[in-house]
Amino acid sequence: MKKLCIGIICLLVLCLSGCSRGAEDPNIQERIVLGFSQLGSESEWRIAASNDIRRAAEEADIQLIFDNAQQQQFNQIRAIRSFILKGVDVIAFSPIVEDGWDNILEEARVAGIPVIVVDRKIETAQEDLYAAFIGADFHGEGVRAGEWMVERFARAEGPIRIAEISGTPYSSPTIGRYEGLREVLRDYPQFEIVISHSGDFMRSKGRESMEFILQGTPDIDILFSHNDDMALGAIEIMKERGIRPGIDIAVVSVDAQASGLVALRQGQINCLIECSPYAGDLLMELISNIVNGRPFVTYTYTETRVFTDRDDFYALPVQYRLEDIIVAARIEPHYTMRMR
Ligand code: GZL
Repeated sequence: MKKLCIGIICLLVLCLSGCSRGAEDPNIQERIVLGFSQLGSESEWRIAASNDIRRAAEEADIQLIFDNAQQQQFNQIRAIRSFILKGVDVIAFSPIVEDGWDNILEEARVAGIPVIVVDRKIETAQEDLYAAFIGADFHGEGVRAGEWMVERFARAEGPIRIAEISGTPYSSPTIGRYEGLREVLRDYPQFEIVISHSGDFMRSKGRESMEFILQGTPDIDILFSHNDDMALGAIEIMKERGIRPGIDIAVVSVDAQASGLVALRQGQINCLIECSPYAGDLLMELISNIVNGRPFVTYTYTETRVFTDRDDFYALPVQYRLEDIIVAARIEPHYTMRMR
């Protein structure tokens, strides 16, 4: 019995000494442990974002526990709870939708684990439930899409009929892009948004949405897609129906990932609003500052640029590996926009 008591006391001492970070030698910087909940792998953008998180964590020597929620909020909540139980140093996540996070974030707060919201935003009355946000200005992306339409169709007579393929319902990019577009167009009554259909940010559902749109809504002048994947799915349907994307129907999309840039070069997309997935380095720097008690920026917005079919293709950002895109893109003569 005595030996058992001594064994338990030794085990307890070992555990306690192991729990406090670097208690033995303050000069030994133990690796920061980050628990990251990714919402899924629905698009080219999401794959690029996940790859960038992995790359940046490795380069920053931060131990990454990565979970893919397969587009299910309850999987994200379950992953965050597992990170809390594991006692990670920081939790970061891309919330699939805006609402429903208060309880799990309260659990993280009680556990003393800082949380960083990445990419998409959350809606909460308690702003202290998370330490910082890194992501894009989705409303501004919708505004830029509307501004391009107004500029490109300045000489066209109305009605100019717009179809919209929107992203995941109740997600902040869908809400922002939807509202931003309408904020611009409300001052231009010649533009009519005649139909809006959700494609959930997925190429396959972009096809389905475009089929639905063409069945019930003839004479579309502009397609506004909340991301490239859905735009490319819609373009497939247009071509199957003998419609020339970028000519018969102008196409505006958000993300500006490699496949979207190829379609831009081919004249099948006329305007791309950039939404950068490359937040990995920003996130790791933020994590290091938070864990080490240094000052940090609470809201960081990634930049948004606009690329159009009239740009100099070789001026596009180099990180999209121009040589790959040029090889992938059959360099076709630019179409002139059909102006009515
Ligand atoms: C935007 C991001 C969106 C992309 C889509 O920050 O959340 O989700 O625009 C992705 O491609 O699926």
